[in-house]
Amino acid sequence: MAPDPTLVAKLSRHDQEGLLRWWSDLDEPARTSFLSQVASVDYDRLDVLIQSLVHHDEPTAPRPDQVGAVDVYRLPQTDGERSARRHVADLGQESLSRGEVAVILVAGGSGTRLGFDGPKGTYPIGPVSGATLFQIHAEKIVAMSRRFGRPIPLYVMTSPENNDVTQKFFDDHDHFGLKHLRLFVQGQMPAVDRESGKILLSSKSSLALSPDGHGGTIAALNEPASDGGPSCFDEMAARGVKTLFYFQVDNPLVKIADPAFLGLHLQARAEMSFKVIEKIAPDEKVGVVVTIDGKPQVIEYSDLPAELAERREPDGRLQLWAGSIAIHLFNLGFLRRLASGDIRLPFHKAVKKVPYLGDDGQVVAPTLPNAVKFEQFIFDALPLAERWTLVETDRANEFEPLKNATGPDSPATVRQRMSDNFGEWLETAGARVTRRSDGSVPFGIEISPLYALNAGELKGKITPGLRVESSLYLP
Ligand code: UD2
Repeated sequence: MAPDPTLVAKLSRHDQEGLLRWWSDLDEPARTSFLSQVASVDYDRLDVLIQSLVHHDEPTAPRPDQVGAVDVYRLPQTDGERSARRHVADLGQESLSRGEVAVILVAGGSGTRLGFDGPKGTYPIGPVSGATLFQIHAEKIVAMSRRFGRPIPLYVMTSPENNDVTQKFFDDHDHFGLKHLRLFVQGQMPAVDRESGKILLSSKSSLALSPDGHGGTIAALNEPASDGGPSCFDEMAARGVKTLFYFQVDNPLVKIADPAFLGLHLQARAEMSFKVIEKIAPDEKVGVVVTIDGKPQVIEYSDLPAELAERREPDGRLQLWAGSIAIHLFNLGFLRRLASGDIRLPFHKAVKKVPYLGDDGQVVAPTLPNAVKFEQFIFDALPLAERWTLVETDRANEFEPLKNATGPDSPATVRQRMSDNFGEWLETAGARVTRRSDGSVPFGIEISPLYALNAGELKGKITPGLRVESSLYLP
């Protein structure tokens, strides 16, 4: 079989005809699967990206004078503010009770920095039980569903590489008691040579593809199911879902479907909302929410010029302090509009080491970054929203991500933070917990979300005066 002449002409128009150079070495099944891969690439879009991000490397950073701070609902400080926050949480609770909320968990990343062999969600992070990230997240959703008397559906975004193993993991654990779980697979983009812009091959019959970033969530939710069934969006709409709670797999502290956050989002009739924390250092690895020419936008940490990162208020605090921890709420209609409209999220480039097929037909493992990958970021939806809310949360209680094998954001720091926080819940509920002189807890403490979702729920479940002097797990 010869390749389709229209496709050959298209490749040559886009300067990518080299993709077919091993054609005569391939057997028929390999040719068929390779052709469908090659034909699925949007070459017009790729050309634009190669021109702007590979050949010209257009600067992405705004001019410093365009950038300013954003308005954020700060943490409540007074009794009045706390009571107003409780009041607005009623709106969120009512919406949960009406079954209008679905949860999106993005877990398509490759987790390279953690160096763990398997999807990051299957990492055993519980400080005592060794519960995995997926278990902890799923049990929070089960507990919230029970609390509000309506099942909260969970949609997990995977990548083509980790979808099957993720599905098997959930199946092997009976979906951790979730009433509605659906995995959906994100799209991929070809990696290109950083000098020539040519698409790289990973073998004679496959392109070097990589996940298209968590911005790919929007398109992936809009895709029909692999068996031709309804897209996730259609399914959500049929269930009466109006708001999506979005979060990343790596943060076991996340307060899933937090009613107060939901309430603020609903009260403002926002299309997109963010939870933010006060950055502790200018170079902290979180995107920062700012205004650019008056419009809210996120600048990723790697794109934030030092001059801006270090700008301070007269009292010494960082001016651009609102660090995004990738916890969002979306109005379903807004995301559907983005999925079907002409305006697309921009692509960002990542220069990485990508193994590729060399001229001699052998795979080369580069020692230096040789390739450009293209990724969309979900937070780029913010400037496209007509209304939004930004809500500050408390870092210690809601953000400790698992990113690295050692050092900051590693299993050791995450488990310590979990134990410290659970220790605090126990103290609030009337227990006495042994602590080191620096205030940290010297052993593992863990409370399953099915036992209690917060200190308030723990009250009444433990004996007042309980002494916690060694490792404790409340399942
Ligand atoms: C992300 C944010 C950063 C900050 C930080 C908080 C970006 C670009 N930066 O940094 O601003 O909020 O998190 O922890 O997001 N994922 C997919 N598909 C992909 C790529 C990623 O599902 O193609 C998922 C991944 O599984 C993970 C999440 O997105 O759950 C974040 O990915 P990351 O670890 O690469 O992001 P990071 O730490 O650079």
